[in-house]
Amino acid sequence: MPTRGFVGRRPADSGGRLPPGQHLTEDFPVLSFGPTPRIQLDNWNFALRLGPRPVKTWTWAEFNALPQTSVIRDIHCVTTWSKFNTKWEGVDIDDLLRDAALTDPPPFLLAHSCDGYSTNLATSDVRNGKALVALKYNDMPIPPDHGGPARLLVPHLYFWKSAKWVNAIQFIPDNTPGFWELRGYNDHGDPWKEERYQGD
Ligand SMILES: Nc1nc2c(c(=O)[nH]1)N[C@H]1C(S)=C(S)[C@@H](COP(=O)(O)O)O[C@H]1N2
Ligand SMILES: [Mo]
Repeated sequence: MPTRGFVGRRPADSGGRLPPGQHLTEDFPVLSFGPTPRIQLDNWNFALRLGPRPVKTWTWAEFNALPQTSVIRDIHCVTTWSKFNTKWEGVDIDDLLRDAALTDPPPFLLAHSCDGYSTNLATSDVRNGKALVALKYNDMPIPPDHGGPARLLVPHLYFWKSAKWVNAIQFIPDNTPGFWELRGYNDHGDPWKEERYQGD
């Protein structure tokens, strides 16, 4: 048997997978601005909107009947922890757009959550396989503290862009800051460019 300290040791440079200013964590910290909401699946729905106008709404059963995509990705929190090889499954935003017959969405969006959280993204940052509305983590329903029943997953950007308890995506013509972006965090949030705060 190898000794405990030896198991899971990684090369010091983490194979170039650790963005600047980040350190690796093995656990999975919970970061929420408020309490974890209690969500009933019978009342749950997900809406795609064009500005104020609803384009399509899915119930929990309808959303689960959409094509499901599985990914393994590294995630990076602006508080400097990164976690490698996290496994998620859910609906790719490309498939969501296809199901809503929205071929040419406006260039920006706000993801909205049922705790009042929101975050802004460029539409190009969620297309072509870059983002999911995740329903599973490690082959199990996402634990409530981590955003279950459904959370956005945009792993190439800092993790505050991955809105937990997400229930709507609203496409908009202009960039409009969300919850943390209004409080000083960067509109884009690329960890490889250390886009942590407005002005970075
Ligand atoms: N709805 C909602 N989503 C949220 C947050 C939140 O407070 N509410 N916190 C964000 C922040 S700052 C981070 S770092 C990640 C943390 O996700 P985790 O708790 O699963 O690690 O969720 C993001 N999504
Ligand atoms: Mo965060």
